[in-house]
Amino acid sequence: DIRPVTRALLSVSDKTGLVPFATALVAHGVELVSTGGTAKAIADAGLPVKDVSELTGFPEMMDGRVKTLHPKVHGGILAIRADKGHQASLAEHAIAPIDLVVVNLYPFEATVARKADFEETIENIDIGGPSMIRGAAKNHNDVAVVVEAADYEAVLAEIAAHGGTTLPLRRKLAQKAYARTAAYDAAISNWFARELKEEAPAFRAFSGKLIEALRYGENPHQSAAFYASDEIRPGVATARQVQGKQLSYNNINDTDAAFEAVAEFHPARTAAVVIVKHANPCGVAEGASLEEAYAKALACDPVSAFGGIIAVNRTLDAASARAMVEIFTEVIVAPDATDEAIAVVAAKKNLRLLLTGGLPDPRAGGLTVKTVAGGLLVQGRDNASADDLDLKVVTKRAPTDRELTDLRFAFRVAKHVKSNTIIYAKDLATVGIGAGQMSRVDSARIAARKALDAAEALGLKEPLTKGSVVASDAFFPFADGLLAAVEAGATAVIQPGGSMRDNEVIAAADAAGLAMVFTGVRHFRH
Ligand code: 93A
Repeated sequence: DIRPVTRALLSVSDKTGLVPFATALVAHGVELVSTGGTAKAIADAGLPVKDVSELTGFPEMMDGRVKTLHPKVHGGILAIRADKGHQASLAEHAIAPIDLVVVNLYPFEATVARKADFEETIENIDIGGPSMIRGAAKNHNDVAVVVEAADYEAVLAEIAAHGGTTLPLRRKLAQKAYARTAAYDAAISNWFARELKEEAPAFRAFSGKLIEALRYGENPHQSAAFYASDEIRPGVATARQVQGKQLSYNNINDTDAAFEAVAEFHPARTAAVVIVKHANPCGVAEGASLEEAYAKALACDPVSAFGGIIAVNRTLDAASARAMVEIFTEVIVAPDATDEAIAVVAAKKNLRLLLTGGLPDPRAGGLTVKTVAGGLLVQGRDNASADDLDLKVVTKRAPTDRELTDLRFAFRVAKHVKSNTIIYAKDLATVGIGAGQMSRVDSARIAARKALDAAEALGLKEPLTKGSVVASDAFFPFADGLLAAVEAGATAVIQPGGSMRDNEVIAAADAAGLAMVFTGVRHFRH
C-alpha cells in the first residue's frame, strides 16, 4: 500500500515551511505544480516548478477565483490508479496523475478576526482549495493530502523510508483534511450567522480545532480533548500557560468559570478576585488592590479555597501572588502578570499560571452548547451585566447607598453560581455562598451555615451575614427563602421578582424592615 510520489500539487496561502518542504520533495525527484503565489515562492528559491496554468491551458482568472478548478487538476487527483476506465480517461485527455496535494486555505478565520469588511471576507472564502482537499482525501487510497505545515515532516519521513506514502498515513491525513474543510465551512456559516445577527435561533455549525488531547475527562475512565472554537474571546482556550503541569479537564472547566466571573468586574473600576471550586465561586471580592481583594475572597470560605482556582481581573502583582502561593492552589489565571509576580509563582512548580492577554467582554454575544441524549441544546450566552440593571425598589424602605453597592455586587456574583443560588455579601465581598441546591431555602441556609463556619475559622464573634445583603439568582417562590435570609442577618435583598407570590414576599420583607429591589433579570445557571 505504498504509493510513490511522482507529482505534487502545492497551493498554500500560509507559506510557512514551504521552501524546505519543496526542496526535499525535489530532492526525492518529485515534480512540483503550483498556483501563482506558491509557484513564485518555490521558483524564487531556485527550484523547478510548473505553473498550474501550464497544466490547465487556462490562465488564473477572475481575480484568482478560478485557478485550479479544472479537469486536468481534479482528474489527476480523483483518478483511481487501479481502475482501467479511469486510466483510459487519463490517457485520452492527457491528464497527469497527482499523488500529493498540499493545500492550506485562504485565511478566512484570520480575515474575520481582523474585522475585515464584508466584501473582503467573502473574497477570502476559498473554493478551489477545499475542492482539491476533498478530492484528494476521497481518493486517499492513491493520493496523500496535507492541509497544514505540521504534517510536512511525516510525509517526507515516509518518502525517505519507503519511497512513498503508506495507507495508514494517507487515511490519517484524509481524516484531518475533512476535519479542516468542515471547520472551514463552519467558520463561514457562523460568520454569516453573526452578520445576520441571528444568534440563538439560527442553525450554527460547531467546529473546533484541537488544542490538545487531555489525559482524561471529568473522571479517569472518560476520554477527553480540548478544542478551540471560532469565537474570539480571551480565556482559558487562548491563554498562554507560563508554568505548571498540563491542565486537566476539570481545571479547564473551573478556570473558565473563574475567569468569566472575574471579567464581570471592569478593571478600570476595581480590582477583583474570584476563587472557584468545582465550577462554583467559593469567594469573590473587590478591593483597592488584588492583594486586598484576594484576602477578602479567601475569608469567605478558606476551607473550600484549598486546591481552588484563582482568577484576577488585573495584572497579577507580586504582593497578591505572594499571598496566593501560601495555600495550595491549582491554577491562577490573569490577563497579565508582572515579572516579579511570575517569579513568585515560579517557586511553586506545580501551580499553573495562565495569562490571557485580556478580559472577555461580559456583554458580548456568543453561544453556549450542552449535549443531551441525541441532541444539542444551544442558547445565547447570559450576557446581561449588573451594570445595566434597572433596579426597582419594591419595599417601603429603599436600600442605603452602601447596601445598593453590595446588592449589585452580590447579583453580579449570583450570575456565576449554579442555581439555586443565594449569595450573602458585605463590603464588596461574598460572605456566604449557597450553590446548586434543589430548594432555594436550602441554599439560603447553607450559605448562612458556611458564613458561621468562616466566622469561627476567623475567630469572629458573629457571622459576617449579620448586616449583609442577599442576592437570589431567581425569584423567591415563597417567603420562606427570604425569611431564612432575614434570620441570617441580611438587611437588603436583590432578586429578579416575577413570582405569583411576590406580594407575600414583599410583605415579609417589609415586616422585617428589609429593603428589596427587583432586577427583572434572572440568572439561572444549571
Ligand atoms: O479562489 S479560489 O477558490 N479558486 C481556485 O481555483 C483556487 N485554487 C487554489 N482559491 C484557490 N486556491 C487557493 O489559493 C489555495 O487553497 C491556496 O490557499 C491559495 C494559494 O494561492 P497562491 O499560490 O497564489 O498563493
